[in-house]
Amino acid sequence: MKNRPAIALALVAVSPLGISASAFAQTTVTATANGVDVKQGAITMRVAAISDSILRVRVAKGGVFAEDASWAVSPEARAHSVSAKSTVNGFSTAAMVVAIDPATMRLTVTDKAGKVITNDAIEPLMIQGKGFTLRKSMPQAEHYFGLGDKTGGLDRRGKSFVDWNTDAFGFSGSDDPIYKSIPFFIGVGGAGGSYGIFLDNTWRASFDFGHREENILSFGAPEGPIDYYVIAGPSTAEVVRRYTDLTGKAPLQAQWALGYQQSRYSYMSADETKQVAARLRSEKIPTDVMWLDIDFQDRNRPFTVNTKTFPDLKGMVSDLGKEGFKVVTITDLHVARAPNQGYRPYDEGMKGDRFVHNPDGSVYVAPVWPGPSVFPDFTQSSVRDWYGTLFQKQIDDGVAGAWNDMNEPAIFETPTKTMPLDIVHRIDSDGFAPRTGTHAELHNVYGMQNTRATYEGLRKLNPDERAFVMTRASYAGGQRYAVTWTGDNSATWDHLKLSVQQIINMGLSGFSYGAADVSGFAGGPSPDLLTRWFEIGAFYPVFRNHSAKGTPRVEPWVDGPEQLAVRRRFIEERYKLMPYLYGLAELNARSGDPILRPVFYDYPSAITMSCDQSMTFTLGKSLLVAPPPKPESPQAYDVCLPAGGWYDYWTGKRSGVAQADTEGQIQSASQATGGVKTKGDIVTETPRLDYLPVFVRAGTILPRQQVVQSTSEIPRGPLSLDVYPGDDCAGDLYADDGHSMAFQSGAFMRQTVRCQVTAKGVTLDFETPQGRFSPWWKQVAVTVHGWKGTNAVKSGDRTVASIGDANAQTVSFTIDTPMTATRVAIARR
Ligand code: NBV
Repeated sequence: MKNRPAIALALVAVSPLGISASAFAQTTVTATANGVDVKQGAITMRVAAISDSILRVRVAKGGVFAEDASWAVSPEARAHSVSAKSTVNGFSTAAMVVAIDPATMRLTVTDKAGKVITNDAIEPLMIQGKGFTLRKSMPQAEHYFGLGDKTGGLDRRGKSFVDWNTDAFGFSGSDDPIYKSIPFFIGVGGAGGSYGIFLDNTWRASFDFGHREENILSFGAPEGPIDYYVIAGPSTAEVVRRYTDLTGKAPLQAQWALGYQQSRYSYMSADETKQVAARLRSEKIPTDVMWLDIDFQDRNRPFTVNTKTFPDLKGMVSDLGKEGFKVVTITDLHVARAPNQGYRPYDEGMKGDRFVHNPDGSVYVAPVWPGPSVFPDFTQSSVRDWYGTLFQKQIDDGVAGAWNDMNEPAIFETPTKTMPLDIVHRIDSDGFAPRTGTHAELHNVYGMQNTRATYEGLRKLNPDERAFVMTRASYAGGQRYAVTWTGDNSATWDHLKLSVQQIINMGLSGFSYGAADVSGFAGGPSPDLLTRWFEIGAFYPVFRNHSAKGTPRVEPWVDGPEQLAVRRRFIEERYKLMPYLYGLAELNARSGDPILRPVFYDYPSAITMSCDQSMTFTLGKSLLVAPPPKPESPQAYDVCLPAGGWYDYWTGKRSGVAQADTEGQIQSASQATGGVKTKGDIVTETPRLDYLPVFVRAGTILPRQQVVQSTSEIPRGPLSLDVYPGDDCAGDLYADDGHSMAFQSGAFMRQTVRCQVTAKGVTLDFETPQGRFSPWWKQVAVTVHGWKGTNAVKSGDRTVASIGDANAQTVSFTIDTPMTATRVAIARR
């Protein structure tokens, strides 16, 4: 091992009763109600089961634990506890066995069958002055994901990363650190299944996945608490759900946040904004949001408006609102140092001593967009509350959401691009005793606390509406306050690819609403790159076109009608999928399941599949989107479809090997292969610019709607339900008013629909809807795919007219939305 000037924990022998025998240091192990305390000299390691599948590990240096506080984990989650059963060298819960090796002090966590979930390496804890490094072993088969929007590809194995929120304009595919610090990763593919590790430390933490030392996974920080969580799966989904139990779920966004969003740095005037909006409508490009970047403000001062170029913001917002557009405006966190000018944020902030200080107690002033600026001390609860009130005018003007940019925080004219490390913050919440803290400690949570102030302010000012905030910087748990995007990417094919990988890893890190600027902020895309980016962006959780000042325009129409037609078709497809997408958002709010996922999230065997899956993702469990892994190349490529059977989304027909038999029987995937599940199919795709391969899992019931020009429009006709028979066949229909908080008190509708392949055909079971909301659809138009032969449909005892299409292999019919449990039987006559 290279250069490790550190004290390793001594090797000890521990008896179960806490009497220790050690070669050179005394170790005691004491059982606690929910785990053990292991003490050796001045060091105590406390391992506590906060649930059957989550351990919290804290280490006290010098005999004293750091205060039990966290920006990420709520007090309730931290206080959670399950009783542990003492064992010879540790304890067990209903799901895990925790052992501390008496000879080496290494912590091993196994499942109940003895399969290793995670275990420490030799010399598991290195203390280096105020810093520490934790070391764990790294099985060959394991791959690592998470850590937020870091670059470096999908898999973190073999790489190392630093957590330090950084304004990274024009970042490359290997730059690190960039905007966010989410010190949480997931190990996938090991013996005991997937597990997560969350290091709750806000300092400049680092993570090394076998880069420095082969097969050693290490992480640590230069200061701050040794406080981490081990989250058992065994599935990746269970890990993510549990991680979001700890750090919070992203709240359900308004439906318009899932629509197409048009931005530019900057639309310079109300006229320009309205012209772009009008063109979007005249070109029939469905759009929900227009964004205003910094130039809408007076001299770049947050909470102001340039009244020369935007003479009537309220009027503009109202006019756009009539056309179905929402307006989101940028609010950077810095405050212009503008004394005696009637600038409320500065005057009130100074009066209340609400800005961060230099070590000598003076207010810290540094240049950003408005020139010399001061910086709210967001780590103080009273400052957050005050800051939230500043959004009153925007709410009065009808602005629908806030964009918190530059909140790493970015500072101009300094090589570090941020505040000096000795800037003084004051903290007083989240379990922290009132005290000061340096920027070195609080840098990585500063942006998150900026979004918290914004989010909570918007919620208070407009309590009946959901609050939309988008942020560039954040920390673990920041998903409770804001959606996020990957910052200043570039208009290159590499960045298109990177965007998918970043959004996947953000989703696994709790940030389910990920976005990347379509089609790259810096530079200018070729027409083909822009089109491809629209196609793929149409499946991002948040879909926003944005570009930098001085770059070519990238609105959908810029390259002429042919390219526009393709781009429009994909935007429209997103709107067709809105009922499914919105259902995923709602599921995410309850479960933490990301909207956009890696294939292995729902199909664990995908982790070892042979195809290049660096660009493949799923949208929910049901849709698999497979862009070319080399997006710039015309070369054919293979798509590995997980076992169970898939349909082609565009044609509705079975993909891969034909799995319907010759007599026209629809079969479940397992029936089709004689009861043995296939290993999955490989489909070869040849890239075409106007086409993106999308597959639907056999067993899906997919809700869709007619195209609308914005989510404020009520879709025409019935809800369409496409049934793709297969195993575990079900779908959820979800609706609410799309924007208010009323869903939390029962104003929603959720209806589960199941399907079953029978000897005669297919049955469809609608369960009684839950909730008291009446959705926009009164009827459902069902299409059953993979159908061959004649058809007869009955809903309860009533015969329903149906149409078979031998060519498309479908049978279709429409029924009134069942309001009580109803069985629909689709059979061959
Ligand atoms: O506010 C201007 C830009 C914004 O358009 C972009 O999305 C942010 O990431 N902002 C950065 C400021 C700096 C741009 C060079």
